[in-house]
Amino acid sequence: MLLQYRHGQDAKHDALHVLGDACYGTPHTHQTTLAVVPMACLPAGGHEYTTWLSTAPCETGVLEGVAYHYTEHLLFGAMSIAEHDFVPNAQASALQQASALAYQRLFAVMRHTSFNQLVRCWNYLPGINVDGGGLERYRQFNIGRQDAFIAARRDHLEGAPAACALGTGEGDLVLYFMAAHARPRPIENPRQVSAYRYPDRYGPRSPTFSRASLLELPGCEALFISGTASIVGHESVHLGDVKAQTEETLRNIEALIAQANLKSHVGGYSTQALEMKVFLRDPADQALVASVLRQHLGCEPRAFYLQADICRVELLVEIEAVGLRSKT
Ligand code: 3EB
Repeated sequence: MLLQYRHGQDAKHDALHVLGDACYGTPHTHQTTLAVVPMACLPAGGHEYTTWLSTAPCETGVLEGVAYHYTEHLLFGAMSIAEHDFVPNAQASALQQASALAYQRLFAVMRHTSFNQLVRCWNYLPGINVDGGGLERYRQFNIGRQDAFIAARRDHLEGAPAACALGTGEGDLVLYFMAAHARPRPIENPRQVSAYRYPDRYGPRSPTFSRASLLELPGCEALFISGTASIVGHESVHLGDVKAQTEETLRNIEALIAQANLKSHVGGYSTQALEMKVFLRDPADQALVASVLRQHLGCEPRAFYLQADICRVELLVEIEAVGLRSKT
């Protein structure tokens, strides 16, 4: 099976099957999309689709509000959860409960379909930096997410999936994910403390993700680079300087590429060939960040830009990426 990843206005393909897709912005009303993420595309607005295509046909299903597509080797699932359906109590805020439930449902789909390995999670929550009654909402999300991993006896330290967590302006909690039969190889960044080992000044529970994951499939290998920002060790660096933050982020991505090439059976990953999503806190930074990327790569980046809040208030930019290598 061959896996392809595209982004653009409409990435449908005659000869390939859609394993999964997500629309950033407002989708065409005539198009059914598994995940819709309410985020502004930069610089011009509109929408952008990301689409995972497969040479193998897909089966589909729905379980507990999670819609999913799968081939023999890979599953793509998506859900959205309304936080206002939850009643905060002394133990947990509504967002913490919604986050835990989202992951319980994700794990239910994995059990139901026997796709036992979680590879990559995309998390979108409204008001990520907002104080939710004494605790920042991102930190509440981290509690719910980690609780669900522990309750389901899933690896929440080494072996956690690659992930990103970004803030939207409004709407529901949106989560989409990929799972596989084969166990992905987790990759950490030697320049950074593993996120699952962050000290508790970043919140009562650490975020549950690996810096990247490497998945072998028949005929190809996929590298999922998690949301990556200007963090060295566990500290945010270059406060207030979006250019320096972008350069530091790119050094972190280079370090992950180097680790991936060491761990890969195929090798040959390069930053130039990555498909990137770039999240900017301030839309006004788009042109500058694009020029830093172009300068660093020495070519036109394969990237698109979105306005989003990043999970630490001082971070101005975050980049995630996908690399695909054919085995032949
Ligand atoms: C960081 O390195 C920046 O909570 O799933 C990046 C990727 C970040 C994933 C997550 C958070 C997450 O800590 C933030």
